[in-house]
Amino acid sequence: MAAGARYTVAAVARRLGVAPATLRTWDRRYGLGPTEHQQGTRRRYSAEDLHRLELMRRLTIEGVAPAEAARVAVQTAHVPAPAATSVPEQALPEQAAGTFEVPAGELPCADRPARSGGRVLALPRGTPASRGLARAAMALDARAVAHLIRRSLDEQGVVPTWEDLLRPVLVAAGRRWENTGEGVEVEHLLTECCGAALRSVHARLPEPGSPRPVLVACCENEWHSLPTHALAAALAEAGVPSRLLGAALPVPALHSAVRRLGPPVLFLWSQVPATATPGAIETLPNTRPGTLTLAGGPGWAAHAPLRRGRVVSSLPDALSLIRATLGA
Ligand code: B12
Repeated sequence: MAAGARYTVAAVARRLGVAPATLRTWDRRYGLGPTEHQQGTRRRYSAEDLHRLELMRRLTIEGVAPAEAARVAVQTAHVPAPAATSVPEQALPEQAAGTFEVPAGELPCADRPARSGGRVLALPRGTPASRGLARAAMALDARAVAHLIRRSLDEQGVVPTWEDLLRPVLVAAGRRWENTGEGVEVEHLLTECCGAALRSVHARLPEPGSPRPVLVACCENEWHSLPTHALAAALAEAGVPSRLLGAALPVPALHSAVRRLGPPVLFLWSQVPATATPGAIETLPNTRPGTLTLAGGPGWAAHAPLRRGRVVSSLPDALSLIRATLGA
């Protein structure tokens, strides 16, 4: 978008990945509208207006409350829009400080059609960070989503990132789909970004030369695989090697992997009841030394307690049971 040019509400909304109604609200509530509104003409934003709005959007994605973000954005009025804008650190509240740069012309959602309304994920007990992640996900801003997840993994570690950031946003996205039938694209974007970030933790930490890694897999027909990535990343962070066999592992393949690897622990994820089959565990081959089987996920709820193996209730629960079993 060139300096001197004028943009419609629809064009700016597309560019920012927000609904046109959101722009009107920002204008009404915070005075973040077109600064040179000519009588009798349609509302047009200047490059400088756009720069302020981009700052507003980046700050809210960083978790700054909208009123505070607007105050900062309004204060930056009359600053010429730079080619690549970074948020001035002194302008940020403490929790939002840090590097966060989005080149002005490269917002991934720039060419996507904006849809009116419903661009908010409900996070009743959300933190600034989870609200920011939800905003970025709803705007389909993969770059910001990836940045926020990576930063949390680096600063907080895997378990707090899963429990306090990723899980609340995933649950909210799922609830929105349940209520409206919308937002599968948001779930896919979150899945891509969460999976990539968690996999990079799993890959980054050197694997000690243990011949018996923990085996982590999803039940047959189970395509919800993110929790297995979270577990593998958390294990890697704790120095525990694992083999991750991903989504929808057929039962014969699971049995073959157990036979071949003889894992000290097998973790089997089931998100939905239809995929939890205790028979797959009961018919596992015997290994020497033995394999402890842990079943995780809401799908197993109806089958607890298991005849063979234990049902775990959370990521920290799974992690501490595995570490205790390995004496790690
Ligand atoms: C991302 C997602 C997808 C992605 C999955 C991509 C992937 N590779 O994982 C895609 C888009 C593919 C998908 C598809 C579908 N999905 Co889906 N999906 C989700 C979503 C948003 C997150 C899934 C997730 O990672 N959950 C993990 C955490 C966030 O969920 P949780 O249940 O709170 O988990 C806690 C406990 O399980 C516990 N826990 C216990 N033990 C352990 C052990 C470990 C190690 C961990 C980490 C945690 C843990 O702690 C967890 C929190 O940490 C959920 C929403 C939700 N609430 O889960 C819907 C959800 C699971 N999906 C749902 C549905 C219906 C579907 C589809 C059938 C939709 C459709 N019509 O196509 C398909 C089915 C696909 C299939 N055949 O398996 C429903 C399931 C309803 C039900 N109970 O049966 C949900 C709940 C959405 C909803 N609110 O209705 N989905």
